[in-house]
Amino acid sequence: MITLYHAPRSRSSRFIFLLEELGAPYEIANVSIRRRDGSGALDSHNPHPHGKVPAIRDGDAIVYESAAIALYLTDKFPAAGIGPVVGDAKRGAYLTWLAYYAGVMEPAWVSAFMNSEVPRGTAGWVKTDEVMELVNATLSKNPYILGEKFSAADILIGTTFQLFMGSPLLPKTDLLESYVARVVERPAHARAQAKDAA
Ligand SMILES: N[C@@H](CCC(=O)N[C@@H](CS)C(=O)NCC(=O)O)C(=O)O
Repeated sequence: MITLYHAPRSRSSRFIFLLEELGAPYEIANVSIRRRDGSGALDSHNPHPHGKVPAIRDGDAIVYESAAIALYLTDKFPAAGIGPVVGDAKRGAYLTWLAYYAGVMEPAWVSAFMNSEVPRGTAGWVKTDEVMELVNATLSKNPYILGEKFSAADILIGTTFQLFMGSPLLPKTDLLESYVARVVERPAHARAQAKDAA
């Protein structure tokens, strides 16, 4: 049984989506987190070292960081076929996009949000324009980030775009809108939404 440490409408929400896709046995442990508006508090029941979500517990293993959790879960529950396993031709692309999500995409948008320059040659990430060039080029060839097939990388990337699309930081385009629609129209997403705030 996997325990997902979760706070409603946060980065942990998409792991309900992932666990639903995987058909994995799981339970949700709601914890409070410190929110941007000053509400919320550190929760002593949360095993995350910084009091953030998501985190999962699987027996004695505690896993945190969204990309690591996605990889851990898709490796543990390969039958759903949404995380290319070792030996699969798409494994390299899968690892690349999970790491790119955490190491380039998230910092790129935080830089943009803070209106801060991305120092070329120093920062390990790039500006959102460069990220979107790659994303658009990728999605103009295929419906999903790894190609023809939906994967857990789409859960991270698609739900993030859903959240920010239409904001000055992520202008709407037909390509992005149809990508997000493909991701969030999945039945597992609807089930996850129902459980998110329950
Ligand atoms: N790098 C982490 C980020 C996790 C994160 O910042 N989560 C937010 C919720 S969306 C949080 O828990 N914030 C509370 C805090 O920063 O203390 C991941 O991708 O899992």
